[in-house]
Amino acid sequence: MKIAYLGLGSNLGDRKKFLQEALQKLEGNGLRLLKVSSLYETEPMGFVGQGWFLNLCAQVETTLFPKQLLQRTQRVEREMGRRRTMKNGPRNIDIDILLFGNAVVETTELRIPHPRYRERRFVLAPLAELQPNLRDPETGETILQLLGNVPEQKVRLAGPLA
Ligand code: PH2
Ligand code: MG
Ligand code: MG
Repeated sequence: MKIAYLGLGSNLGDRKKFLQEALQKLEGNGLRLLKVSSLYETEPMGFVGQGWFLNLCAQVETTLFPKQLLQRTQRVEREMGRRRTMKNGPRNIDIDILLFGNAVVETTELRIPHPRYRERRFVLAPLAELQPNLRDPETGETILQLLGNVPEQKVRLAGPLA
């Protein structure tokens, strides 16, 4: 069993419903949800001409290998009708693998830790809620330390998912 952390986001349609649906679809067959953070309403990063996101993080327990976990997240995105159009553009659902135990993975299709999570308050804020003292396997910093150094981004707590 490994513990992994996922980051989920949506900025199209019924954002909260898409997040709920994605969590449901992820579960089963070697993957169990342990903890889900609160919802965060977050200013878009990257391409700014789009609506605000709802983001959350989930702690999961899994027997899957990293590549299988990626296939699972991509299958759920596909089942939910995600269209890959513009990089960093609007999407009804996005599921990213942030951390996978202490693994460091670098293949052409998958990098763990997620290569940009350290610069993203919309990831670090919900992640800090789940596990503030968790250490980044590459830098050794805790999530709280990373959060203390992240650039300003408007991120508001938006209550529980359920
Ligand atoms: N995801 C991106 C790009 N920008 N901004 C926010 N606030 N939340 C996201 O989930 C997000 C983003 C690429 O996946
Ligand atoms: Mg993403
Ligand atoms: Mg993604």
